[in-house]
Order: sequence, then C-alpha cells, then structure tokens
Amino acid sequence: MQDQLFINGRFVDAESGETLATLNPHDNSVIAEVAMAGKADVDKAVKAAQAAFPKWSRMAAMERGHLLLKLSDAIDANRQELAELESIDTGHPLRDTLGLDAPRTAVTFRYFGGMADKLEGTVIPVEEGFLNYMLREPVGVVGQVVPWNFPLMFTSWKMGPALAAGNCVVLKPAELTPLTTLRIAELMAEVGFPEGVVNIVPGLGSVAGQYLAEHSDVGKIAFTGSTATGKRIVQASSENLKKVQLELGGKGANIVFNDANLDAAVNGSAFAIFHNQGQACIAGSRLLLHEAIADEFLDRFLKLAASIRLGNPLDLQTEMGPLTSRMHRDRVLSYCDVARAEGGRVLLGGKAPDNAELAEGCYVLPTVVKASPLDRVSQEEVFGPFVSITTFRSDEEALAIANGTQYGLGGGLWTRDLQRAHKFARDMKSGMVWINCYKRVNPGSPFGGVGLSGYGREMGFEAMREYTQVKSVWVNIDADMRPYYSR
Ligand code: TAP
Repeated sequence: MQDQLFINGRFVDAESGETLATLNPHDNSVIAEVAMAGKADVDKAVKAAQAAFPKWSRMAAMERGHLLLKLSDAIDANRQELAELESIDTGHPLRDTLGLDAPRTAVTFRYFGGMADKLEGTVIPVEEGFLNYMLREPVGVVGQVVPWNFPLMFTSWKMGPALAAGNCVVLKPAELTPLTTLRIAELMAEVGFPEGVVNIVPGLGSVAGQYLAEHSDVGKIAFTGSTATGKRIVQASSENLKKVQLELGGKGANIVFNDANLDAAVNGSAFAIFHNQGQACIAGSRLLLHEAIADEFLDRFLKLAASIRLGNPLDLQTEMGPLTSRMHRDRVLSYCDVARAEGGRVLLGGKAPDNAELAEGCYVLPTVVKASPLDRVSQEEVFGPFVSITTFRSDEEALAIANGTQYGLGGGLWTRDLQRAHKFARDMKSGMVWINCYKRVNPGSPFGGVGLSGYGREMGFEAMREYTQVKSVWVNIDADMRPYYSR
C-alpha cells in the first residue's frame, strides 16, 4: 500500500516528515500513516507539473489517449484490489466498489482516452482576405481538490479530461481517503505516464488544498466538496485569477406523483438516498410525495429502508456500510435533534445500530424524517442516510418545493404523464433531472449544478471544454492588405 506523496513520478516523504493516520470507518483502526503534504511539497509538485507540461501538451493527442486507455486496462486488471482498498478506506460496501466504483473508474478513463484526439478547433467565416481559426489549448498546470465520498471514481472524473486535453495535474485527495488515489498514481507510473504529468499531494485541506488554490503557477483549480469550502476556493483563486470549476453540495428533490409506478418509485427512491450511505452530492435527500399516495408509499418505503443490511463493507452481503468518520456520523445524527426542534418527526432510524459488532464503527441506521419544506433538514445538506419527507397536493406546489432551496444539482420525478415529466425537466432549477430513475451517471453526460451547487461541468465534451482555453488566430491571406494609416 502506498503511503507517500507522488511527485515527479516518484513516491516521496513530505518535506516536514509529517504523516496523518487514515482510518477504517468500520472499526476506526489505523490502516496507514500517510505522508502529509505542506506548502513546500505543493511547490515541488507544481514545479514538476510545469516542467512536464511542454512535452505532454505537445505529444500527439492520440498518444495521450493511448496512455489513458492503458490505465483503464490496468484498473480493470486490479479491480479486486482497488475495490477492497476503497472499501476499507471509505466504508463503501464491497458489492458497490466492485460492481460500480472500480469499473466506472476504468470506463471514465477509457471514455476520456478516446476523447483525447476528438477535441477539434473551428474555422470561423470572417471577412474576405482573412483566415480565422480557433484553437483549444490546455490550461497548463491544473490543481484538483477532491472529497472523501467517491475518491476512486473522482480520480477519473477529474484527471481523465484534464490529462486528455493536455494539462498536467496536482491533485489533493481528502485527508480521510487518500489510498486508492495513490494506487492509481502507481498504476499510471507503471503504464508509462511521463514524470511530473500527475502529482498527488495528500494533506490537510486548510494547508495543501488552500495553497494549491492560491498558487500563482496553477492555471485552474477544480474542486468537488462542500459549498462553504467552494467559496473559500473562489477567494483563494483570485491571486492569479485562475479558472475555477466547482462541483458542490446538493439537496436533491425526488418527487413521486400519484400516477407513479410505486414499485419502481419506492426502490429508486431508496437507492437515491441510501446508496453510499447517502454520502453523495446528488442524493435524493428530499422526498416529495403526492398526498394521495403518501401513506402507501411511506409504508412500503419504511419497510424497505428498515430491511437494508448494514455491516462490514468487506462482506459481500452488506448493502450499507459505515459513514466516513466519527465526526461525520455525529454531525449526521445531530440533524435528528435539529429536526425535532423544528417540529419534525423521526419515522425511522435516527441512531447507530444496536449490533455490538458495529459498535466501534461510524454506522447510522437508514433515517427517515417527516419535516416541512423550510425546516433546516429540508434545506441543509446532511450528507448521510437521512431523508426528509414532505407531501404536496398539486404540480405547482411540488415545483415550488423542489425549487425552494439554494442548491440546484440533481432532482428526479416519478410519473407516467409525459407532458408533466418534460414540463418539470424544463422548470426544475437543477443541473440534472432524472425521470422515472435517479442518480444515473455516464461519462458522456454532463454533470454539474446551478446556484450554490457550483458551476462548470464534469464528463462529456463539456468537461474537455472546461480544461481548455480558446485561442483565436487571425491570418492575413490577402497580400495587398491596405494600410490603416495612409502616410
Ligand atoms: P470539504 O471541506 O468541502 O472537503 C472537500 C475537500 O476540500 C477535501 O479534500 C478537503 O481537505 C478540502 N479542503 C478543505 N478546506 C479547504 C480549503 N480551505 N482549501 C482547499 N481545499 C480545502 O468537505 P468536508 O468538510 O469533508 O465535508 C463537509 C460537508 O461537505 C459534508 O457533510 C457534505 O455536506 C459536504 N460534502 C460534499 C461533497 C460533494 S460531492 N459535493 C463531498 C464531500 C462533502 P481535507 O478533507 O483533507 O481537509
């Protein structure tokens, strides 16, 4: 297991020699002591990336893409190991890391590997005598700061488009979950990525992350995490006016209408909130039920939620693992008191499981709370297996509630009415809308939000655009150009 920083193609200790323990949230045992990057290490990483940039950015795009394809194959070949490492570091059930996280990481790198040589410029029809064309150029050194909820997948979401477009990368994983990112760096070295193209600097957000966002030799900072930290990143980026891309929190509205297929809606809504212990920015954390089906839906939903199997993430029977840390578990549980104080009712869960085998871990039972749309639990991102439920009577009321937060990342609806479905897709203030499904993600489909959910898009051609800047080139092809000054 790699536990050092990855700078200029080598694993090295931090300049300060400091390390930080990374824990297994199943029992809070120490998995590894990981080197902790400080400012001097970030400087070294940025310098290495700068040095690698001229060659990497001018390499044939197809060759860059080929390296990403080789990396995807290496991820597939090491799927079991990566999945287990991700499960012990994050608490995700192995059935998910094996079936979703690891294969999706390979697929996303593969998608961007194929995309590397598809990024075309354009010729613009300007006035006679001139040729004007537009180039898409890489930005240079890109800083990337990622959170702890999907660290393995985020390597591909962040590094895939950045590298395909010809940038060099300095990535800071979350202090809680650095292990699979370091393993990916090792695989990159093995498949032949040149030194300095990718650098990984685990460390504290307030130190290494903040400094990366401030750094004047970094041309862009891409961030996934909380809205509060996103705002800090924007301020830090002002030093050299670097490009900023923000994928922040969410409070997804998941609306079930009275004509919905209830079997599908109950199942899909449980997946929307309980998958990955609810630690997903796109979680369907607000469930809006039409009052005509609310009782029947709730009856079935509560039964399903209560039956979800909690346990050691490495057990393939486990459907829900622990949250990422004790601090986060306590924060999630504290929202039950917040709900009660505002008149909400905890219908299910709201506590750690009684099971003695899980007592040392960061577990929280699936939690369902009845609350009003303006209550804090319906407005703030809880980021756990915690769903707030409210009812509505009309389409207008449902839309007003759905749009009634400052977030706007993802939202969904369950209905058989085609016209209503498309009307809501149009009117929901949200970067993504799912109709009769929830939380669908694909490397080709743009991912990102509006409002306090951030700006910029990951995935697809949109992501390639985010990691490039445009240059307009004018060529005088008419030898007899008249001078502006006639003297
Ligand atoms: P954040 O503080 O946003 O952490 C995300 C990343 O930003 C981590 O790598 C963190 O580093 C780093 N970071 C922290 N302060 C920074 C700074 N000043 N400059 C640059 N980088 C900085 O999230 P959190 O504290 O772990 O979680 C708090 C809440 O954020 C959660 O409860 C949830 O509501 C939300 N959250 C949202 C997402 C998504 S996907 N939108 C993901 C995680 C959390 P360290 O962790 O190493 O300190």
